[in-house]
Amino acid sequence: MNNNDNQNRTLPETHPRYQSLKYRHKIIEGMKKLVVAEAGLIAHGRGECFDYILGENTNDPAKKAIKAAVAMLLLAKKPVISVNGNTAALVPKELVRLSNAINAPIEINLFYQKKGRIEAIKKVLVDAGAKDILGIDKDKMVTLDNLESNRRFVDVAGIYQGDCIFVPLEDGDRSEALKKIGKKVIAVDLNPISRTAIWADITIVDNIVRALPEMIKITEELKKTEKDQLYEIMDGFNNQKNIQDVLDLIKDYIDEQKEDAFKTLQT
Ligand code: PTJ
Repeated sequence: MNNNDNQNRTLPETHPRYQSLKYRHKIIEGMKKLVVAEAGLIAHGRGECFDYILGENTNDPAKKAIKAAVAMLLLAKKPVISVNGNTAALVPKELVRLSNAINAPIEINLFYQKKGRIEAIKKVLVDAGAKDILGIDKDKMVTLDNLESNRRFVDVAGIYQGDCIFVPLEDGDRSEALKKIGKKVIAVDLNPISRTAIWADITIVDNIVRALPEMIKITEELKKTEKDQLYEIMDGFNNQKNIQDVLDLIKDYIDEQKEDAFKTLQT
C-alpha cells in the first residue's frame, strides 16, 4: 500500500473535518519532503486555531483586504511574491497562477535554512508550472542590513528591488524590516494581531488556501479596471480598522458558539 492509499483510508471524504485534515496532510507530506520546516507544523496548528475562531470562511474584512491587495499589486511597478515552505506545500498551483495573473515573480525566501529545502520547494513550484523562480541562485543574492534572520538573504532581481512584497504566512520580523526600507507589504495571516499583521500595509486575515483563489478571481476582475479606480480602492482601505473589524468578528463568533456549539447535541 503506498502512502496515498494509506492516507485515503485514514481520511474519508465524509469526515466532518475533511478539508482541514486534507491540508494537515499536505503539510505533513511537505515536511517529509523537506518543503516544510519542522516548525511549519506548529505554525500551521496556530493558523488552524485562529481559523476555527473565525468560522473557517473568508469574511467581509478579508474580502475588502483582498480587493485592496490586488489593486496594490496591479499598481506596483515591481511586485514580488515571497514563498516559504508552508505556502509551497499548501497552494503551489495558486501561487503560480497569481504570479502569472499579476506578472510578479515568485521568490523563495526561507526562515529555516536547511540543506535541500530550496531545491525541494523549487521542485514543487516547477511541477506546479512555475518558469522563473528567484531566490535560488547564490550569486544573485544580497543581504537586507536591517534584518537578522535568514530572511535577510534576498534576490537582487526580486525582493531587493521590489516595491510591493506579498508575504503570505510568516514569522514576525520581516514585514517591519521591509516597511522600514520603504516597501509596501501585503500579508496573509490568520492571526490578526501578529507582528506581521500589524506592520503590513494590507493584512488579509484568512486562510491562505481560501485567500489565494479569491485573489486570483479578483485579479481577473480588476485587471480591466482603470488605474484611478485602482488607486481609489487601495487608498480607501484602512488596515487598522480592518483588523479591528476582524477582532470584532472573532468576539461575535465566540459569543454565538456559546449557544450554537451545543445544538448538535440536541439533533
Ligand atoms: O518555510 P520557512 O522556513 O520560511 O518557515 C515558515 C514558517 C511558517 C514556519 C515561519 O515563517 C514561522 O515560524 O512562522 P510563525 O512565526 O509560526 O508565523 C506563521 C503565521 O502564519 C502565524 O501567525 C499563523 O497563525 C499563520 N498561519 C499559519 N497557517 C496559516 C496561517 N495564515 C494563513 N493561512 C494559513 N494556512
